[in-house]
Amino acid sequence: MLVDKKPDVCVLGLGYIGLPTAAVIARSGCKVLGVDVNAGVVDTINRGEIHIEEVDLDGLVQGVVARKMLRASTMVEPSDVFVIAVPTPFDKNREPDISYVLSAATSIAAVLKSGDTIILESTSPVGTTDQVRDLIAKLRPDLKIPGIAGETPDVSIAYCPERVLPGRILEELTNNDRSIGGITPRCARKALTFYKRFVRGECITTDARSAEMTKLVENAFRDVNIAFANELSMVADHMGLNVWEVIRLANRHPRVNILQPGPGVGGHCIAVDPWFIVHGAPDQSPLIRTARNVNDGKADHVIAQASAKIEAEPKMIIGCMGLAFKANIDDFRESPAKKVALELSRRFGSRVRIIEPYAAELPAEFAKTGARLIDIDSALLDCGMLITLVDHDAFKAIPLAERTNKLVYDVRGIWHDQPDVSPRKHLRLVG
Ligand code: SAJ
Repeated sequence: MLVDKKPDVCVLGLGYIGLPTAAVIARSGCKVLGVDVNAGVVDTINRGEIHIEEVDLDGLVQGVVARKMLRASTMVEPSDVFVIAVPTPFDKNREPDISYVLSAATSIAAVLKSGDTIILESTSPVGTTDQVRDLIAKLRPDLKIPGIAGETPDVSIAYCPERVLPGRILEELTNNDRSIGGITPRCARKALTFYKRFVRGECITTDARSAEMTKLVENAFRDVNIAFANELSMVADHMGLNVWEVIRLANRHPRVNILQPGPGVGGHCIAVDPWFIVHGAPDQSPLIRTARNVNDGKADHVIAQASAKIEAEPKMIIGCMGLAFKANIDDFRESPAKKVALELSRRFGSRVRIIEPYAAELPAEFAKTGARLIDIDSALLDCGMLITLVDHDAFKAIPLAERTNKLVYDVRGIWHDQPDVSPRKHLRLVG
């Protein structure tokens, strides 16, 4: 039973992780200030609205803003707990850029007081929490800093990565287990007390560096396993085999669970985080580096295969099914499906139709290609060839009878009921 006072919380960064996190903390009864450098985002949230799409987030934000539990600002204010949820991209050399984290820490240092807790949630290279600690120590020599001061420190600093899945963020924020890494065990215990307020999953304490590595390892694990599936699909193409049949059968083994091939790996996490490990230990991570290259190269393989099939059918209208980086979301950022569709649009222009139920209009890059956005019904009427790039439920639900007589390049393997009469060419013609 927690009997201490509910802390005032400041969440820095109001993106896909920061905003839902701020809203969930506010729902638990803490007063939350959300801080973002973008004044437009701040205004939107203060109106009780949201600037990102996520299931049930609109109602939650509207409620906590109306009850004055959440407000937004461009300026950090004194608080009891500071949660950093800013982006950590990589630069053009694939080196991690933690400048947003350090800039957030600098703004916190200006208002930090004895008793406060700083928690870094952004996915970060190993050692970043130590760098935050060192920066705070430099900027605030008046405070006793954990791991530096011999005596009881004035503030606590910890690393606690999010591990939520877009589309299920609110549920997973509450129910997933969390790893909480303190600069010292005392820091971890302070952060644990905070997370227990709104996390129902188990919270496990460790040291900051292990928690940082844990987050990177989770996404690298998935990347390596998707790379295995993508490599298999290219091997199967070469051998004239149906990869979906091979995976389906292999997965009947009690200890085999091969993931699904596709046009590559999209989003901002799995395609980025493994590079942080490679950067930290380049000579020790050939498998992780190769997996990244396999997944990045898969889109080019799909473009080459699709182009050959399209060139073989010069009169056919081509339907590219999906732009999103994964199923049932409207996020097209870093999407291999979009990369493939865009390149095919550039090559085959007015013969290309894009089918994306989650888009109201085509992204700007498609402007001069001649490609058009159409709905599923029009595609089933107009297109002679369908290329499945995203496994949206709306695509999976198209019955076989409506796909008969279509040439299909099923990059996502969503139509297993369609007999594969020409696996070598990866085209299926039924009818
Ligand atoms: N993908 C495949 N085949 C598969 C599974 C996924 O091609 O069998 C592709 C998807 O289509 C997508 C990409 O991989 O393009 C990533 O999708 P995802 O659903 O695997 O993961 P994300 O990026 O939405 O979220 C991941 C999650 N990490 C893990 O599952 C280990 C999530 O829990 C993390 O919180 C998130 O990254 C993050 O923020 O780091």
